[in-house]
Amino acid sequence: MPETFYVTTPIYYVNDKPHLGHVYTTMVADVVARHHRLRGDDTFFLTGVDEHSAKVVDKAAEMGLSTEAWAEQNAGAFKATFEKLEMTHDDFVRTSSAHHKAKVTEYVAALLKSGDVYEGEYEGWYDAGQEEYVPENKAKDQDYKSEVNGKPLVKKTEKNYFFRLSNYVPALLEHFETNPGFVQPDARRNEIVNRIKEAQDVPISRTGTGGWGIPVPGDEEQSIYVWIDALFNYLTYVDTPDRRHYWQSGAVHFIAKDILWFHASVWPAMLMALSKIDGYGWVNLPKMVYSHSYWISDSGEKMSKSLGNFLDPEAIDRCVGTFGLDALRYFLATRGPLGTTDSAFSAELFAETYNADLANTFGNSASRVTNMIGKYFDGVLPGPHAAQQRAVDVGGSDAVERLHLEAAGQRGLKVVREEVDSYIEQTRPFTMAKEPEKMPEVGGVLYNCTEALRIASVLLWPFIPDACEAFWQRIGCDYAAQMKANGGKGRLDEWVAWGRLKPGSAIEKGDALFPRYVAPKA
Ligand code: ME8
Repeated sequence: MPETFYVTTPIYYVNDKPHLGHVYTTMVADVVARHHRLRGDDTFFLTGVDEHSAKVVDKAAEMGLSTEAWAEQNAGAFKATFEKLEMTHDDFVRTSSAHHKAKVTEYVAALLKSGDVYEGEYEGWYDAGQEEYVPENKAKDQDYKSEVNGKPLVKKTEKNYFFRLSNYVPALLEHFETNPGFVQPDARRNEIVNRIKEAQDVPISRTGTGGWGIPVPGDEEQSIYVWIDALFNYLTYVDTPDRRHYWQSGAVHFIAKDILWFHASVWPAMLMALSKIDGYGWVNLPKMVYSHSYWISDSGEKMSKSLGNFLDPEAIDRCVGTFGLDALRYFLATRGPLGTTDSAFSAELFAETYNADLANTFGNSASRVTNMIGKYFDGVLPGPHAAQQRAVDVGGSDAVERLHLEAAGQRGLKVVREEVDSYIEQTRPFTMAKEPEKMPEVGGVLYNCTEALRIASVLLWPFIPDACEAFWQRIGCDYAAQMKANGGKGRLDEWVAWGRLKPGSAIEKGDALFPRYVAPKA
C-alpha cells in the first residue's frame, strides 16, 4: 500500500564548498527517496544548507568577503553540486530564507512563553568547530579537546536562554523504550540513552554573533543558537498546509554520528515541548534518526573541510567523468559507512565494485541477452516455451525500507546472477541455436532472461537510474514516462511481477551500459 514518506539530510554549513561526506548523506537519502517514489509513496525529500554559523562569519572574514556573499556563494555550490548529481530533493533549505526565519521566530516565541525556556548564564566549555556546548564531565572525558578536530575547547561565560532539557529526560527515555527503532543503528542508541540520563538544560541562544543569525523574539541582543535554528529546518520547510502531512507521517532523518546528540535528545525534546503549546498539537516526533559513520581517507582520517583532505567537487567530477553518475551513486549507497564502522574511500575498491557489480553483472548480462535476441530473433522478443518455465519472485521483506542498502543492491544483482548468468550457463542457448528445431526453446530461454533483467532493473533503479532507464527504453518499457506522468510515482509491486513483457516487442541492442574499466598503466 502506498504510504507517505518524509526523508531529510542534515543541512550543511556554508563555511566552505561541499565534499564527499555531504554528497554521501544526500545520495543515500536520494536512493531511499527514489525507492519510495518507485513504490508509489507520496514522498518528500529535503536537503539544504545551514547558514547562521560563526564558522561562516570567520571564514568569510578570512576570505575578505561579506558573510552574506560567502554564504551565498557556498549555498550556490551545494545546490549546483546536488543538481549536477541528479539528486531528487523536493526542496532545498536555506536558513536565511524568509519563511524559515519567520517560522523559527514563531516557534521560539511560543517556547519562551511555555515555561520550558528560562534566562540564565552559561559558564563552561564550547567546541567552536562543532558549535557545541560541552558539559563538564564530557569535556573532561575528552581531555578538554574537540572530539572531532582535536582543538582545545574554549571556556565561555555568556547570558543565554536555556531549554529545560532535564525536564524531558523521563519522557525521552520512555520514548526510546517504546520505540526501539527511533535511533539506528542499535549500538548508537545505547550510547545516547546513557548520555540522556545525565542531560542538563541547554542554551538555545547566543550573544555576540554580530547580528548573524535569527534574533531571539523580544531580545534583539541575542540570536537563536545556530543548532536550534538548524534543527527546526526539518519542520519549517513542511509547516505549510500542503506539506504538513509529510511531517505527520514521521520524518526519517539521515545524519552522521557527529551530530547524533542534537538529533536524538534536544530535537525530540523540543518537539515534545512545542506539541504541548496551543496550536502545535499536530507536532509529532520523527520516526527515525539514522546515524551513519564516516568516510575516512585511506590513511584513516575523517574527511572534513577543516582537515582539508576531503574528496572535493573536482575529484567527484573526475570520478563521475570516468565511471558515470550511476557508478558513484551505487558505490556510495552500497559500500558506504551506513553501519557503525567507518569506510575508507579507495579508488581501487571503487573500480573493483564497478567492474564486478555493474560492468560484469548487470551491464554484461543486458548486452548478452539483447545481442542474442538480435542475432537469433532479429531483435524481436520471442515468447515463453513450455520446456523453459521460470519465474522470479522478489516479494517479501524489503531491504531498502530496513535501510540495508548493500543487501538491497545485491538483491537486484542476485536476480541477474541466478536468473540470467547461471541460467544461460545451464541452458546454453548458443549451443541449442545450432539445431533449428530447438529455436522455440532458445526463445523461451531468452524471454525468461529478458524478464529477469527487467525485474532486476526495476529493483536497481533507485541505485542506477540512468542505466535502468536506458535499458527500459531498449526493451520497450515506458516506466520512466509513467513515473513522470504520475508525479514521480511508480508501481513497484506490479512492475516486479513476472511475465509482463509482450512477446513480439522490439528489443534494441545498444552500447554497453557499463563499459568495463581498465586502469590506465602507471
Ligand atoms: O553538522 N563521512 O553541518 P556539516 C560521512 N550544519 N558523512 C560526512 C562526513 C564524512 N567524512 N563529513 C560530513 C553540520 N558528513 C550542521 C548540521 S542539521 C540540523 C545541522 C556529512 O556541514 C554527515 O551527514 O558539518 C554529517 O552529519 C554532515 O555531513 C555534517 O555537515
